Amino acid sequence: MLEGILIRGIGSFYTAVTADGEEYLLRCKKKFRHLGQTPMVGDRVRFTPGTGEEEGWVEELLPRRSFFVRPPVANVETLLIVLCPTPEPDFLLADRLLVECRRQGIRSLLVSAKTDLGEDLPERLRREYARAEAPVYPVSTVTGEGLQALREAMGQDLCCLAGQSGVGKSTLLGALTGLNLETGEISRRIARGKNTTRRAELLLAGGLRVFDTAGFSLLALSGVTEPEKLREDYPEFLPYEGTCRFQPCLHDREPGCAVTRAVAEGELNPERIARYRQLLAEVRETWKGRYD
Ligand SMILES: Nc1nc2c(ncn2[C@@H]2O[C@H](COP(=O)(O)OP(=O)(O)OP(=O)(O)O)[C@@H](O)[C@H]2O)c(=O)[nH]1
Ligand SMILES: [Mg+2]
Ligand SMILES: [Zn+2]
Repeated sequence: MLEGILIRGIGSFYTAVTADGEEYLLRCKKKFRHLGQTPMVGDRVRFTPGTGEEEGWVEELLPRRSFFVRPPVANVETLLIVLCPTPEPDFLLADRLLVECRRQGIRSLLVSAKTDLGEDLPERLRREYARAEAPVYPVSTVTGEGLQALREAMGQDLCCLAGQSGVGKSTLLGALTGLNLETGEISRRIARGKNTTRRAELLLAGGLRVFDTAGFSLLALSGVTEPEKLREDYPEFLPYEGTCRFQPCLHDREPGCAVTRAVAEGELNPERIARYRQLLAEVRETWKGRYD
């Protein structure tokens, strides 16, 4: 039996690649469906290779270290959260993705794309996320700025790009890997709509290991969370934990809250904290309705 990573799945066929770079076409045994397991791109599997014309079989799914549902990808180690000047950056989406990464132990990088359209965004991201353990990488596929630095930061991790439609994920992926991928521009020309990237695939190219996925649609935080837990996903709160007047303090509107004071004194970024409170309200609603 061999071990590999699933890099592609089309219908009931999967492609696995082994450590030495060999690709194998595989099918999935029915037992997985009975077990309620669906192999995802990025899954580490044990398999029996095929013989000549015959495809091989996925025998076992190894435990996942992390996974996303939409897009369905497993074992992401580094998430590149892409924002750009146009379309208008969705900071709340970035915050949600950061929370998700913290929960799953995924490293996160903020990619400030399309710097050729304006230089303000990297600075704003650095300001808002200074204490969020998310370094900012300014890049432009037009000028080539920052591509090499980003490649180095990605290293050999299984990486995934996330962000709104149109922020330039596919274009960036093409520039990073040297592959010619479908982008919004091409799809408009052939009039097939703007959302071009449809199924997930793991690309091994340009010395990188990176998923090509359809637009990330993380509209709500996954799973039901206790409101008390959300603050644990904000590294900037750590120095203040235990110092608020009331315990536990959710750093919302409680009197004597050390986080509120830190914002007033310019230690914490007001926008980032305001969005935390917005997410907290959402988490509270979901928590209240958890038995519905
Ligand atoms: N000015 C500028 N435009 C860019 C840059 N990178 C990408 N674009 C343009 O942004 C548009 C969207 O790019 P895509 O790569 O298709 O965006 P995407 O994030 O993959 O979008 P979805 O697949 O819909 O999620 C295209 O028209 C690109 O040409 C850049 O660095 N600078
Ligand atoms: Mg795309
Ligand atoms: Zn507090």
